[in-house]
Amino acid sequence: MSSSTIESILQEKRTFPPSPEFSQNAKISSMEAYQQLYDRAAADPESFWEELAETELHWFQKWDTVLDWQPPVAQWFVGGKLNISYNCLDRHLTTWRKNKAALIWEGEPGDSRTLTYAQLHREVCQMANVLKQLGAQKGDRVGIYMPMIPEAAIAMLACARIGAVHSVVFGGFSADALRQRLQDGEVKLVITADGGWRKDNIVHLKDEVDKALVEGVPTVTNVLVVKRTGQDIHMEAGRDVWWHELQPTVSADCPAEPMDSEDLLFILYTSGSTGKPKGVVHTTGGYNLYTHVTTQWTFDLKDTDVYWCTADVGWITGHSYIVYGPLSNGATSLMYEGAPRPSNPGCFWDVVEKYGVTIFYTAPTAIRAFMKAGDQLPKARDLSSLRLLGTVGEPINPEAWMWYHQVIGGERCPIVDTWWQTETGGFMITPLPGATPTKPGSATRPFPGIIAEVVDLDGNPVGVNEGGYLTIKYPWPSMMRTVYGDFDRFRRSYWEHIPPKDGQYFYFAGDGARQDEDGYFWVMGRVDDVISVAGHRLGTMEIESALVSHPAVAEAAVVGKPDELKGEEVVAFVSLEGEYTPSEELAKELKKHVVEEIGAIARPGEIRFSDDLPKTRSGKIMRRLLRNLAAGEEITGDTSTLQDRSVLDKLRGGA
Ligand code: 7RM
Repeated sequence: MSSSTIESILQEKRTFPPSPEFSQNAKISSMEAYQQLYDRAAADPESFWEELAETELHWFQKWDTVLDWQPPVAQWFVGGKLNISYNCLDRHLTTWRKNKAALIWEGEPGDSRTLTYAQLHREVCQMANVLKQLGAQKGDRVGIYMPMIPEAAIAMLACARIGAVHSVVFGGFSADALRQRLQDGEVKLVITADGGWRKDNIVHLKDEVDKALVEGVPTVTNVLVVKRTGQDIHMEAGRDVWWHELQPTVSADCPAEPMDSEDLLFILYTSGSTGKPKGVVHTTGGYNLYTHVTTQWTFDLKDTDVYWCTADVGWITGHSYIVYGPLSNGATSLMYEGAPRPSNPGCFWDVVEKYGVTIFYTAPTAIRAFMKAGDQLPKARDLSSLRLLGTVGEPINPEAWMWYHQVIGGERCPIVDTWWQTETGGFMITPLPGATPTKPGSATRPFPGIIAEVVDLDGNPVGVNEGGYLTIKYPWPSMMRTVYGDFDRFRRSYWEHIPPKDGQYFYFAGDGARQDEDGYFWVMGRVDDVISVAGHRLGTMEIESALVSHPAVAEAAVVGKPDELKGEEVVAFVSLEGEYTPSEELAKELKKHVVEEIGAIARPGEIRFSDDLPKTRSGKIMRRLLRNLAAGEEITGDTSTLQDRSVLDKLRGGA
């Protein structure tokens, strides 16, 4: 084992094949069928994607070249013209889907709305016309800072319709974070709401926009405001306009602008551990095709499905798998404004029951929170409509996977554990539910057309079950094209970590992984988080999984703390299940448990109990901050993406 790779210490052996009933009805119904698709795509990716582009999407004009690959720059369907809003809306209007529910929306206070494809098309056209009236033109950037209401999706589709580039900023970000992103994108218009509902409180979105703009974003000329909560807000004369006042004054007809396949569709900011957030750029044709096909195959979409992805539209998951992928397929996509909250911790299961949700897609952090809240909540609801479950965002520990499988899925629903990133636009490694036998904690096999490989720092493949760097070796349609305004940063961040070798480029965006004897991928976490104990490089995921498999542990985050002898020592931050309390004995027991599960090498030197762990607003544990705490240092680097600042104070105080 070379020092540049990562050791794998936990082995999970359980396997769950799809049921015969599920496979029989699935579009891709066996591993042979998957393998055939995979082999065909690997042998000739261009004809594979070309055929799908021809059959699955509407084009105003056909492309001249399928792929122009000048590493690290890929252009897909060069010369082709299309509009993703047309593919998501107009083309369904000439079919029976015209009156099918496109969006089902449930507000946190219990209000709800359903928009058919015809109704959604109408509203999108109206908003597009309003944007035009406010001076937005093709190529202009439009900021979207919204709660989870239908108008968030409408705003995105309206931008796409006229060729404006949207930059959605998650509604939970502060005025500072918003300003930084609006400035970087030289945004011309902002679409927002007076406020939104989140965990029994009103979020003051418009106030934050005002604060962001008062410090000056000179490029912003207008703010379009959707009335959601009805709270009092300031409307700046000459700048701010109400959507409900303009909507009735414009035409409900707005032809979709034919866009070049490589025209920018959107910018979405992602924060690394250092430096300012990166504006990840996605373009039109490749993104539309890839999110369309991955939604259809990975969720085995049927016209009868009620599909619910619990992400926020402020994240890539919301872009690709609430809005564009599902609507391009003519699916029914459910949007929920709320989050589990003290007044209704079981609200997700209420929504599943109320709408007969068939496909449910959420994050491990949410699953662990559901586990902690107790089985009685899901058990009090009828979840029998569910037929497929999904997870995304972090490695899922086998314990949480099993709970999801048993308590939510009733042991009948396959689970698709989808590994991908803001940068990849769509699923890279994922089961196909009618085909792939799943293993708890593994994202299984690459999607057809994706050439993934685990390599060492020199780009050499590592052995079976050996940990290394997860790379993609061939371009795919929805890959990011650049960092907005900083091509050099794009090259440095993703293409130089593993240097190109004999003309082979390696896309690397930061995760460690191993591949088992069946070719399954096991993502071990971010390599920035790797802990080095006495020369052994350990991923965080496996030690955390071992901790969470103890009945007392709800959630765990492990980090390395500098140690003179061993290089680093494992420090575990642990939150407990309700009925347990912190004690010396429990700490000892947990250390022993880790040793039993994976060996002495992973034995935590220290266990710190905490009610909460610091997380990003999309629910990922921020181990960087815990590293600072474990080492007794000041917190360094950006903390603006932190979900709840008080968690840090509690951790400091409680240490
Ligand atoms: C979709 C999204 C990307 C990072 C990625 C991983 C981690 C996401 C999984 C996962 C293990 C998964 N985009 N990650 N999904 N790790 N298994 N199924 O989350 O840009 O916000 O984050 O998230 O580290 O690099 S993202």
